[in-house]
Amino acid sequence: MQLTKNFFIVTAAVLVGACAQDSGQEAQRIAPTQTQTQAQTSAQVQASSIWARATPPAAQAGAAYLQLHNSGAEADRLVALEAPVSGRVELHTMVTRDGVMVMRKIDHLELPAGEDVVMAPGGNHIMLMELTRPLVEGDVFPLTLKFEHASPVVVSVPVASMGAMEPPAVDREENP
Ligand SMILES: [Cu+2]
Repeated sequence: MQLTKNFFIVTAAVLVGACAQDSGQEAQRIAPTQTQTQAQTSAQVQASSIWARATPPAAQAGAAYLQLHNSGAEADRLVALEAPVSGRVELHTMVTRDGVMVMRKIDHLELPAGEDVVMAPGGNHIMLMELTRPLVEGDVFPLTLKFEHASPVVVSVPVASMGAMEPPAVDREENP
């Protein structure tokens, strides 16, 4: 009995250590919601480099950015987003029309297996429409990401300054 008890304690200690290390490296990654079932555990998407830009007081919309990594064995898609600061969250891409870069709504974002997909100023981004309040620098708000296969992920979005172009730590290895 004593041996079993000791083994349990060691196991618990290892698990706690692993969690602490993990959260240190990827602070914004949040555990899947409780609705996750065994059938969905093979599909996993992690979010990092999450941030949003502060908005002027009267702004109707704001932008948020993040990086997604699909660690599952099969392709997935980001298909919906929700945030309490926004009446409607859209996915946008940038296209050139008559020589001018304009935003265009897209209904999903492809997440190839094993790859990183980056949203950043000038490219794909999350558009927070119908803001319920201005996004103020230093604020943090929750954002729910919904995927075609992976379980929903809730992330915390820190708000950077209005002129910010990138999050504090930039991962450049993904941009062609
Ligand atoms: Cu947009």
